[in-house]
Amino acid sequence: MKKVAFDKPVLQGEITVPGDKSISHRAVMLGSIAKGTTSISGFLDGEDCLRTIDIFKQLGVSIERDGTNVTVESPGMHGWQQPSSPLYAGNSGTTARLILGILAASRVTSVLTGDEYLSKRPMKRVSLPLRSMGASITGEADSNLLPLTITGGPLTAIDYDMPIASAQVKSAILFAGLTADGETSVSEQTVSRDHTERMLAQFGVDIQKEGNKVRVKGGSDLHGTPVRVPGDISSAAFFMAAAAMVEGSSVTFKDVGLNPTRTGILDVLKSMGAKIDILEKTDGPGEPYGTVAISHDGLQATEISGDLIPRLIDELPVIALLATQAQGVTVIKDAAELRVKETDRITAVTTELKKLGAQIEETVDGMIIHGPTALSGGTLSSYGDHRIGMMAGIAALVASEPITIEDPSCINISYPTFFNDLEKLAFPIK
Ligand code: SPQ
Repeated sequence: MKKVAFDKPVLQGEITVPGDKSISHRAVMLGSIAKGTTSISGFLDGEDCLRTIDIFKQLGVSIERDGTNVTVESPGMHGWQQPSSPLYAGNSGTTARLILGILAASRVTSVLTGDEYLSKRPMKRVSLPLRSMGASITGEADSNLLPLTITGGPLTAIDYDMPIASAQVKSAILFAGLTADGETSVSEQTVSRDHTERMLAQFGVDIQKEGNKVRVKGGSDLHGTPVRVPGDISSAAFFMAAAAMVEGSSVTFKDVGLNPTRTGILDVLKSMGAKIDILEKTDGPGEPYGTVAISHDGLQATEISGDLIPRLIDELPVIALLATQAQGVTVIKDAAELRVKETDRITAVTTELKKLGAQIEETVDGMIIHGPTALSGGTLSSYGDHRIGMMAGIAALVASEPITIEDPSCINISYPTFFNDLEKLAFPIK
């Protein structure tokens, strides 16, 4: 349990949020597939990314971590050793789904497991296309649920049209395509985050992009390289939304990732009325990042749907909270994917915000929120989901009474210093 309480707070100051979770995972994965040394700076030392490190250590890759600096030294994926026990992905969907593609392409046989939440999340979206490449993946419910047994071996390239927008599915197929016979292509109807494509190019892979289609040739050699991980915009989003929500607030975010496939939160905050200034922007190599200042300047309702959804999918819980404080009716649709995250985030967000008095309705693929509504305090469940736990912490900024968060430790998955940063930016604390 964690009690969070403020007395009419404002948020002021500057913050550098921890490294991007999606990019940290991929840096360790590609550093382990590649031959040679990969030095990673700005690595996220959250629990999900540590699970990814542990798995590659079990496969015989040497990985040394000194805080946010990580050095990966690998013999290349064909030099990996047979793991002596199951590979545990913990709570991390990214670890499990991306590693399925990598293990299918390797020469080892392994069993992949996860915690109680991950064991309920669908894996068929990845295992089916991988099986059509010739991968051997077996497990319960037609290889939909962990634990799964993967026997790496020769693969054949495919052209895959993705039925859902998912960077995890796209990445798993591209990773498998690295060793497949022929050229693998993945087409998306709506563009999802493109960190894998950018990083493959950094590791020397000839990866081609044409509209919404990405192609990779089998047999590419990857070479270790330095990777700089920018701050995670999905972590910053909690304080970005808070700065937009609380009157008198103004916060500057330094070294935050500004990849256009992830910046939907900035578009939404702007459309809701927040003042946003990009003070500095660097375009790579690899990932764009920069300094962004966000201030409260009124708050109106908005509609969020279509192509915007994959660009802010993980931000929707805190955006729903923000909408409770905006003038008018906010509609979120085309977001059914929220139902298969760490928890069903549509049900979790509506249930918990209703406990505070919010006027919020659940729809099949989103939420409808009427605002502004005064929020009370109370005890909120995190459902073991870091993004729901952090949404509850941010709600305390506008709630009239303290908020107690059940099972707050799940926040360590992506943002171990969340409560310190909240107390640093927002004052006075009750
Ligand atoms: O790793 P996990 O648990 O799936 O992480 C989440 C999150 O909120 O941190 C989703 F629950 O982010 C996913 C994101 O929703 C991370 C991700 C990636 O790194 O490729 C892609 C998105 O998932 P998907 O299913 O749309 O590909």
